[in-house]
Amino acid sequence: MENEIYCQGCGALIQTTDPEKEGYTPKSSLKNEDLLCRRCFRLKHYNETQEVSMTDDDFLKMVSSIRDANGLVVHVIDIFDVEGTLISSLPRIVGDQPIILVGNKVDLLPKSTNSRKLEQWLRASAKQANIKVKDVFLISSTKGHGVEELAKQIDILRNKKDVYVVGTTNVGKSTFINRIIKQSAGLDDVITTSYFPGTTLGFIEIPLDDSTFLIDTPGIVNKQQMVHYVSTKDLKLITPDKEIKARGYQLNSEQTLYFGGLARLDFIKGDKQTFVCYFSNRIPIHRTKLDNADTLYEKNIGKLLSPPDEETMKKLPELTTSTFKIKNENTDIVFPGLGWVTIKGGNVTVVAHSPRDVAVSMRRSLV
Ligand SMILES: Nc1nc2c(ncn2[C@@H]2O[C@H](COP(=O)(O)OP(=O)(O)OP(=O)(O)O)[C@@H](O)[C@H]2O)c(=O)[nH]1
Ligand SMILES: [Mg+2]
Repeated sequence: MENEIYCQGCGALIQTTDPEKEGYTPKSSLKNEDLLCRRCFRLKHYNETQEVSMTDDDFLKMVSSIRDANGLVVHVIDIFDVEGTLISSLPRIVGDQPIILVGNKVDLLPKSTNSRKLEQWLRASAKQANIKVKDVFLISSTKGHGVEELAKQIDILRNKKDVYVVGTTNVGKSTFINRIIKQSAGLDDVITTSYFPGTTLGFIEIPLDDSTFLIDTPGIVNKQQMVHYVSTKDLKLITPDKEIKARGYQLNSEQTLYFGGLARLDFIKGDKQTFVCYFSNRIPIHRTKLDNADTLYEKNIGKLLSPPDEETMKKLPELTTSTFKIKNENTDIVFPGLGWVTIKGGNVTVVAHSPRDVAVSMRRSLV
């Protein structure tokens, strides 16, 4: 009998019989020391992904096995998509183990962001979702910002036990662990990461000492995330790849902003003022009269108003509206997974349009 071996890149069980299934490796590669399955090899070298047979439910079941463990849970979320990546059912999934909440990808925020406000907002969001957290950190896994402090706190709170890194897909769990491995052992890109959702397929154990591990887990799938409704090409466009630049628009009431054709904000009532937009620099923003907005959409969706591209249009739910009556100055209207708009003045009514299931929300401005 062969011993069971797992891919060090994605955690899938290695097999040599079915090239279409996860974990496939040609027999000839089995003797390699750092064994990677063919899917990981292709992701790493060609940025190509391969379908897997595992379902959303398989991943959820796998991660839910943590409930019976005894360790520390590091819940990583994407600060660009707090609504979509904060797992409100986390206490059910991981039981009553201590939780650290980690807001990842801070490198993408404009420099003017107030980290204290952001941290407060994350704490409030966790509280609202009934998730008790021991601590909150803001980090950038790609740039390393905040990772050392977090690693120190993890080492204290883990109390010589295992550490589980848990979150929805694509928040940067594996990138975070790679950063820790780099800082402690000097090795680069040990675990496979990619901008495709669903990269990690099984638990990946990185030894912390003789008996405990730092454990990467597959992402939990939340259908309220924008990532599930856009094509690979559009995913690249909507995901910021560097610090986002604020784009300001002086608007009168009865004007509309389109963010590509993926979302829209109507300024219904209020004094003339600035709307400051924070989206991936590659999402074009169009201003139009509210009167013309529907016609513009019908005629230009996928063309002037893009993304969406053709593939995205096939799976994108229709836009639905939410109305916000804003009293206070400096309020953000948040389009989860896309960005947000800061409205400077108070006493404003706006209507936000977003794909059904990707609910728009409001918060105090972070800038
Ligand atoms: N800008 C930025 N991008 C990041 C950061 N961390 C991760 N990413 C990017 O986010 C994408 C997903 O990263 P992964 O580490 O594969 O995410 P994951 O949570 O392990 O995803 P699954 O394994 O699919 O659950 C990749 O394109 C990463 O480069 C960060 O701190 N800043
Ligand atoms: Mg991963």
